[in-house]
Amino acid sequence: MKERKIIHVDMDAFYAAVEQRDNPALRGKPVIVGGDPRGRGVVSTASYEARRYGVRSAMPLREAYRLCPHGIFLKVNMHKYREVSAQINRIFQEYTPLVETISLDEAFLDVTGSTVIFGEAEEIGWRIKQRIKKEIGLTASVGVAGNKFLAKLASDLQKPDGFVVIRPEKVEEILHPLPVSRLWGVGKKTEEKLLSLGIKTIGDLARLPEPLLQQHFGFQGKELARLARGIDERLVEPSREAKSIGREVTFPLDIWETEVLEATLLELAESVGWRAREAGVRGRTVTLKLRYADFQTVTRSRTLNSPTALDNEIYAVGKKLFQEVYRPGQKVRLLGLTLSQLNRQKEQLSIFCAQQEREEKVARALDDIRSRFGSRAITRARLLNFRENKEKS
Ligand code: TTP
Ligand code: MG
Repeated sequence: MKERKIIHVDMDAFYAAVEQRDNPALRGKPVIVGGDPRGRGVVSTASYEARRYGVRSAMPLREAYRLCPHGIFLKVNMHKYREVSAQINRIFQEYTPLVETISLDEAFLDVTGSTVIFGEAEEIGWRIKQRIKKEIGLTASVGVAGNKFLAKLASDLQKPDGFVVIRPEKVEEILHPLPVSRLWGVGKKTEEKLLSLGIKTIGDLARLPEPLLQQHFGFQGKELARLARGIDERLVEPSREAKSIGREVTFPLDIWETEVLEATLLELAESVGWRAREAGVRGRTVTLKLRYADFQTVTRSRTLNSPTALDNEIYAVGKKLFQEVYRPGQKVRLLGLTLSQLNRQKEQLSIFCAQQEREEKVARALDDIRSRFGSRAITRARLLNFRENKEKS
C-alpha cells in the first residue's frame, strides 16, 4: 500500500480548556467539568491542574470532590464545545477533504494529497497546531506519521501541547519500549494474557513469530503482530463528505496578460485535480472565481455531463468560463478554481468509465512522478508546452 501522510489531532483537557479560555479566573486552577460535586454524575474531564490530584474522566463527581475539594466544579456546556469543535473542523477542512472526526476534540486527517500545495505533512501539522492556538485560543496535541495507529500514538506521546512526528526509520525505536497496552485493541483481558506469556512491551511482541501469536490469539494475533511492527492499513474515512475542493491564488502584482492568467488556471486545475484524485473523488461542477484589481469579484460555474478528476478537463472548463467572463486588459488580483458536487470514484459505474479510468491512470502516473520529483518537474514542462502551443496558434 502506498505510504500515506496522516495527522492526528487531540485537544488538551478539551471541555476544561474551553472553560478556562472563556473565564481567565479559572486559568491555572483545578477545573472539573461534569456538574454538581454532590450529585450522582461523573467527571467529563478535568484540567491538568485537577489531574494532579488524581481526578480523571468518568470518575464519580463525589470521588473527585473527595480528591480535590477546592476544585472548581462546572456544568457541561455541550452547545459551546460543539461550536468550538466546528471551528476547529473548519481549519482541518482547509488542508484536506479527508477528515475523520472521532469525537468533538479528536480527528484524523489524511494529507497525502495536500503536500504538493501546503508542504510536508509535519509542516501542515505544525501549522494546524499554531492556528488552533492563535485563532481558537486552545492547545492541541498533534501527531504526524504514516498511518492512523502511529499518528494517534504520536499525538499522545507529549500531551499536553505535544507535537510528535514519527518517521519510518524511528518507528521501532519509539514503539518497542512501550507497554503492550498502547496497542489498539489491547484491553485489560488481552493485556493480562500477554503479560502471563511474559510479553510486556511492544518490542517483546514484535519479536514473537506471527504463527505463535495466531495460535494464542487467533485472528487478533495477526493484527497485533502487524501493529507491533507499526503496520496499520486502516484508511481515514471522512465523516462528512467534502463539499468541494478549491484552490485560489492572489497575485503579488496585478496581472492582465491573458497567457499568464490562463497558465495560472492550468496550475490551479492541476492542483484541484490532484487533490480530487488523492481523495478518490470526482466532481461535476467547476467554478471560476476572478477578482479584479478594484475588488469586483465574478464567479461562474458549469456543470459537466459526467464527473471528472482530470486536470485537462477541469482546465478546459475553467478556461472556457474565464474566456466568458474576463474583460481583456483589466487587471486581475485573484484567480480561483473549485470542483464541487463531488462523489466517490467507486460509485461511478458507467460506459465512459473505461476511457475515464485510462486517463486517470495516466494522471496518477504523473502524480507519482510529481510526488517523487516535486510538482514543478511536470508543471513547468506542461506550461512551456502550453506556451509553445500558444505561440504556434
Ligand atoms: P479526551 O480527549 O479523552 O480528554 P481531554 O481532551 O479532556 O483531555 P486530554 O485529551 O488532554 O487527555 O476527551 C475529550 C472530551 O470528551 C473531554 O474534554 C470531555 C469528554 N469526555 C467525557 O465527557 N467523558 C469521558 O469519559 C471522556 C474520556 C471524555
Ligand atoms: Mg483530548
